[in-house]
Amino acid sequence: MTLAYVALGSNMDDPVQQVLTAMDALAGLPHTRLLQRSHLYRTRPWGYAAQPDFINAAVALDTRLGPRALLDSLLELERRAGRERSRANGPRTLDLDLLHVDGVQCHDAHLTLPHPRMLERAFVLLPLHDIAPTLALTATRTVAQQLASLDLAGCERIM
Ligand code: PH2
Ligand code: MG
Ligand code: MG
Repeated sequence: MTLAYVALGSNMDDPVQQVLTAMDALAGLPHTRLLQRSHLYRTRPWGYAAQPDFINAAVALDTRLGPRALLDSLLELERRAGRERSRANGPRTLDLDLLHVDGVQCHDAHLTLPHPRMLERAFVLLPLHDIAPTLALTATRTVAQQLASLDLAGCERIM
């Protein structure tokens, strides 16, 4: 079994419910146990401002699925939530990003691990901090240390 961290985000069609439903769906994946759920946060949109606030969260999974199979499962859950890919960083019913898989580094056309853009994103690291504050993001920085360098304005815990 391997520990994996997944970020959840939604800003369409009842985002809180989208995230809670997705957490349950992740708990129900084959060969997978959901170990921890973060709090839920309302966060200001990053990257493309003219869209509703997001709800963001993170979970820890213990899984026998390999990284590619896990990624495929995440994409399938996004698809089931009605995800349409209209524009980069635009509104979405459900975004499930694979952040980290213990012991795995991966750079291919479909998957990059650890997730290359999480270091700068409070909406990712704030929920991840709830469940993995001591996780090493780089050779020298834990989630807690990296989060301390970010601006948390626009992030509010709601659940
Ligand atoms: N996801 C994005 C782009 N911008 N902003 C917030 N606050 N939360 C997100 O999850 C998010 C975003 C692309 O995946
Ligand atoms: Mg994504
Ligand atoms: Mg994303």
